Amino acid sequence: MTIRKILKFPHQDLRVKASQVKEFNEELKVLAEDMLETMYDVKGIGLAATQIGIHKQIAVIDISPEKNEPLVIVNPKIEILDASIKEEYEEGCLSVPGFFEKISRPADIKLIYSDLDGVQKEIKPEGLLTKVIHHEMDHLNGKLFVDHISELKRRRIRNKIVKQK
Ligand code: GNR
Ligand code: NI
Repeated sequence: MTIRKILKFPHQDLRVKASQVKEFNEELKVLAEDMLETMYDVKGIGLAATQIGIHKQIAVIDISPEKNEPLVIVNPKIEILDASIKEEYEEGCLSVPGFFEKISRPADIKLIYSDLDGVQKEIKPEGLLTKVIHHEMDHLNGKLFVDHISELKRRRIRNKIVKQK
């Protein structure tokens, strides 16, 4: 297993839209293992392949306190069940280290995805899991949580991260 390097905002590769996974092979399983190891190493609760420069529709999530309930989602799709129900949550991102902003997202959703064997699954997520699913889906579409805040705030965050380096 290998810990991969996480790209930081404003890296342009974070803007690339991921392609659908077509082959559920050993390479995909190795990628998922590396992503889980990388996420646990930095104590994140989610990681999208985009963040390590791999432009495939796969993300890993683990919101459990014990860090022993990994969820691997391939080719995820969200169905918004009731668009009028939204919830705010203070989001952070491993690609935007040190910054947190309240983001409002649809809270009543269904997630359809494939597992690592290509078997289609459906879940009705609740609470924090819902937020992380939206956040990871954004990554796979080349979006970041800072795209949901004002241009002014986004530019300030970008300038601070660029200076840090
Ligand atoms: O570790 C993470 N914490 C987090 C907190 C609130 C909302 C979303 C997240 S996901 C983030 C890891 C990450 O950057 N995933 O892409
Ligand atoms: Ni993120």
